[in-house]
Amino acid sequence: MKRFVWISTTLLLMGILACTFGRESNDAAQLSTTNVVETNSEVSILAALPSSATVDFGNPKGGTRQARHSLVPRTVVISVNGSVTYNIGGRHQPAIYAPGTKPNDINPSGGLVNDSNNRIVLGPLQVGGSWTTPVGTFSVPGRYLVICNITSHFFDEDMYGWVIVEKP
Ligand SMILES: [Cu+2]
Repeated sequence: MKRFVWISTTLLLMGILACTFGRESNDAAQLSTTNVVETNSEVSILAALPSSATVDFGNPKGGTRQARHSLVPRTVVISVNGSVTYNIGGRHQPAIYAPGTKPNDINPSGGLVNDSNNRIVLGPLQVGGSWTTPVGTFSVPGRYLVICNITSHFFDEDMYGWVIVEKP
């Protein structure tokens, strides 16, 4: 009887040990699977950096005056040497300034802003239609300020946005 109890206890202990080790190796397997997934998602984020973006530059159907003079989305992210297409809703004129330029740095010269200091490119003044930034606009990484060159839109309605340019 004593021998039976000893054998039973030994078997029970072996069972507990087997379960414990089994669980540890399962945890290790799950951990490495998680790492692989995280690595893959980092890769896919880098690969997903687009070379172009589209922005609604003003929206005549906006419910408020500010909504009619806004950039949607206000910020886009593209790769170096990419481009942005602005769908012009209403009468507007996009102007793009070098990275580091802030809205407070812009000085108007009348009904049109026309501040050429640090300006990289000035799009056409147009009603409707679309305009795509020319080659060379976003040749270096950084955060580019994009404003509407119509003074009242920029100063009264905060009509500006950003293009963040990153290395792919
Ligand atoms: Cu405008």
